[in-house]
Amino acid sequence: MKFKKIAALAATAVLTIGIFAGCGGASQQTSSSNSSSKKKVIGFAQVGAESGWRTAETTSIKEIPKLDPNFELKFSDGQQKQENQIKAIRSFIAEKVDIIALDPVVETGWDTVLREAKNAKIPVVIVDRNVKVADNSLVTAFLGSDMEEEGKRAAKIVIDKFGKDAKLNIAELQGTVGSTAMIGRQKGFNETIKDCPNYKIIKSQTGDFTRAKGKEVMEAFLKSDGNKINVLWSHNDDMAVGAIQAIEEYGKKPGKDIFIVSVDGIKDMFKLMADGKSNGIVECNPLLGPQLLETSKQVLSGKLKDKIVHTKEGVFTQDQAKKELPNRKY
Ligand code: GYE
Repeated sequence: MKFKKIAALAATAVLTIGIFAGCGGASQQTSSSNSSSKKKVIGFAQVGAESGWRTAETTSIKEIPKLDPNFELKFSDGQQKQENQIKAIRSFIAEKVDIIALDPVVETGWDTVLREAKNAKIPVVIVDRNVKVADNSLVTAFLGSDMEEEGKRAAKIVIDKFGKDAKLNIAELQGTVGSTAMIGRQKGFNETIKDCPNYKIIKSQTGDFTRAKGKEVMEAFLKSDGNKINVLWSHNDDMAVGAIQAIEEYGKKPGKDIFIVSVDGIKDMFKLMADGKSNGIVECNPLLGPQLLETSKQVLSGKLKDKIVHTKEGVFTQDQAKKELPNRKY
């Protein structure tokens, strides 16, 4: 057991990108008819409510008007569907909000609607997951975690436990296909285990970041290869919570017979880890409300510069779970 205790690793959440072409500096305007005495309106197009992480992010962002009464928040739940999010953005444009905040379910397919926002002179701040657009001026700012780094950290937990030369069969529960969280975490993990010649990913399927699908997919993994799997690598906690149930129902001991690593750091996962049923958590901070508020203020005052915002995120192993549990805020 030579877990490294690495609480509070500095992580990066990147806040980037430029100012709208033609909208820079103090002269920046939005199309809103709000006078400066009126509240500034942020329209937030959320992914859905698929996980504990997501619920915590929603709560944090909905607190913006409490943090600053000069701001109002319009909220839309996309129910994990891009088409719903696109509709929400179009409504926000029609309502002439001051800022559109988008947490995109997937990375591609946003060019048209973001151009509509730009034409309406409404700045767009991308939150959490990122977008891939041909024209970067469609995005005013991005704030979120470094998902690739999270995948690397997850792999390091496994390597710290077993060593590079171990022979391991890994089952992977992927997040929503095409999302930054899934793409980045998978890439970071796979790149890190390249140095481990006998680590094999023998199962890999999406559980769409939900408990129910995580359980269902893990059941299928166990049915076909139950006796081979040594490690479960889950792109989020909720799928791992579902998988732990599946492992127990199958008659194996999660955290002992199968070593488990996941990303997020929700309380439920910490509880399971404190009970010995999981082995490692890579933290991903969902409490993005204050950062979104700060970025929105900068954008509206025309003072946004290219920036990197560091969010404190940690890595936790089983021996730290009990001690950390009371500190968890989500
Ligand atoms: O890890 C997962 C959620 O985009 C970082 O989405 C987010 C991920 C998070 O459903 O639980």
